[in-house]
Amino acid sequence: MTEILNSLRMRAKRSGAHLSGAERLLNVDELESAAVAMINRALDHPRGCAEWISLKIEEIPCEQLQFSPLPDLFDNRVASWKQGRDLASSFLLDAGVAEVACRQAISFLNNGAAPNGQSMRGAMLIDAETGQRLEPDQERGVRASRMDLLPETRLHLSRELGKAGLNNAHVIEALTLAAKVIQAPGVVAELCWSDDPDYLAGYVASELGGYQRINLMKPAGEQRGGRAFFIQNQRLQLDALIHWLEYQPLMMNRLGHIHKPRSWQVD
Ligand code: WAQ
Ligand code: MG
Repeated sequence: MTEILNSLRMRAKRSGAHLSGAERLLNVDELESAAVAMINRALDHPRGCAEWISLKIEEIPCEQLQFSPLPDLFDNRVASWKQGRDLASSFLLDAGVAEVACRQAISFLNNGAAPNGQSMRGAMLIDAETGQRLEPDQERGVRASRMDLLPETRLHLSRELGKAGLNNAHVIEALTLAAKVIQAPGVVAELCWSDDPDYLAGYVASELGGYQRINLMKPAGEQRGGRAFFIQNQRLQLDALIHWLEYQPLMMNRLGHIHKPRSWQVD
């Protein structure tokens, strides 16, 4: 890629609270249409129309750009959101997260992880051993940013997700975000479910386990969602991790394998 890249970031608020955010890495000639799409997304959000929108465009120094493949996607089907959360816990344990940390993270997301009981703007950072929260600002959290798919990788991904019945913006964005998060220095795994009242899916992602999509992670109509990045706290430079998540430009240039659906029996 020889052209100059730009980071385009949007965030929107409603009633003083975070409503929507998005981030892309784009050539100059792609900026206009992507910016318009972001504005429309904020104005047409399932939780209401944005009252405040901020768009930021910043040039990325080319020499900083790194490339990476996407993780494998596993399509887990459960019968209830409770079963979904149990399955998520088992994936987190497999990834090396302690049980207490799983329980804490699920409880924070369930109750609204921001101090006012709503969703946070970014992610919690959770000590994978103790469950302690480590993000400096519990309302803002930490936002993973400056990541995207190469245009041809995006096309290829849409095509392959289409075959699996999963071609939607939530999946594409979440897979791209998770690809960056699970490579961050000191991150063990990620847990996420959506804050959109009508989008009930979520996932656990880790370097070894890949992107474990779970179709049900919360009850219909629930507005609270969010993300937890589980981290190995010993000798970790928290500032360096946050800086990497926010600033290191990372472009995904290859698909992982998209696995066939797996249905989990109710015990
Ligand atoms: N960095 C950190 N945290 C973020 C970011 C980011 N860039 N973007 C969103 N969050 C946090 C924030 O707290 C949101 O409230 C929360 O995540 C949920 O964001 O396979 O739609 O955009 O079908 O609602 C996952 C399943 C969907 C996708 C996730 O997230 C699939 C989703 P949303
Ligand atoms: Mg959302």
